[in-house]
Amino acid sequence: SRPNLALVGATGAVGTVMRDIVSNRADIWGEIRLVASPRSAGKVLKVRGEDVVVQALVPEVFDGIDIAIFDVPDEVSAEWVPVAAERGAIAIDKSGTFRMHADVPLVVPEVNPLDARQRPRNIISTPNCTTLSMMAAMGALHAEYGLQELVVASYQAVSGAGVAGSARLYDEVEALAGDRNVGQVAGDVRQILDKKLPADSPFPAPIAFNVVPWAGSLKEDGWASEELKLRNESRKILGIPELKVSATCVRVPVVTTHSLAVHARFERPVTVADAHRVLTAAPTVVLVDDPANGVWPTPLEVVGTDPTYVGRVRQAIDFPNTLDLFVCGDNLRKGAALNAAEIAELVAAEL
Ligand code: 2RA
Repeated sequence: SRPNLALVGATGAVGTVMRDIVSNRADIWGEIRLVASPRSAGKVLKVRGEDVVVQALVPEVFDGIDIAIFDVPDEVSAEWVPVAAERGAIAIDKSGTFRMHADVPLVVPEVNPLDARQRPRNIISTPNCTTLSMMAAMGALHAEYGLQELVVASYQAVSGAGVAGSARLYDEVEALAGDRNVGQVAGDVRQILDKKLPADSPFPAPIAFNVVPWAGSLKEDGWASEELKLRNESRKILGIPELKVSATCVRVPVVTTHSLAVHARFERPVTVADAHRVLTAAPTVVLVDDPANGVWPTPLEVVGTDPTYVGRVRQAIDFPNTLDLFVCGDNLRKGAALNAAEIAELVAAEL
């Protein structure tokens, strides 16, 4: 019989994309149960064209469920993922809670699908959206040339901070619209926004007309959590514990789709032509790289699609065996819901 799937966190930014993805991919599921906080229980949402009533997150909601995908805050996952697993479901968790646990695999299906089979706790983690936005491309290049070092700058979309993140960008743009003098005097945008909008922005500075060199929470020595996730998760997914990674994560006024500027050093020599060949052959990567004709990926051309897009592939002039490239991936699709759905399909194929 077909496996039953629960989507926990069905009403959030990723949950909404998740419902769209499971409705439009090959339908392998029996029941699809929608689960959310008691506050959202009772809402009616569409999945596979049918109305489904959202159920409250209680232990019994996992009865009869084979696979449960969680997209909820870290502390909710910490409490509820083990409950689902103990009740017999295989839990696929999008939060940061279990990603680095040695007994929980961290899976990107096109890079390390076999890791999904080693799941002693019945928990599989799916990476942070920033890591995922580049992983299909970097995994393909690593397999051929042996990755040794990554230096990354991210350009992260506001929807990475959830529904509230997108709402804040739209509100700020609206508050500033029509004023052709803003952004020309230090601090002017902040002053206008302070007057017009609530102070509870998910971002530590104005995000409209700006770039903010901060994503996530403060960790030791001035690092942002997003930067450390990029490092630690890349090492685990690629299976390179010694991989050297340094990242700067930046929030930009883009609604959805994270971009990354990647400087990658390999063990073996690699030409641009080699890299183009490898990236073209990778099934979930799209190469968009014709600078003479102004062709490279941008978030606005990528949003709402599934692949990882790569362009601006160059051989670093002063660094041997090193490529510079630009990657874009929809942070709510491959960066979140799609990767979780692909892991669920991988696991369902074993059941
Ligand atoms: C962000 N990567 O973009 C985060 C979401 N987990 O804020």
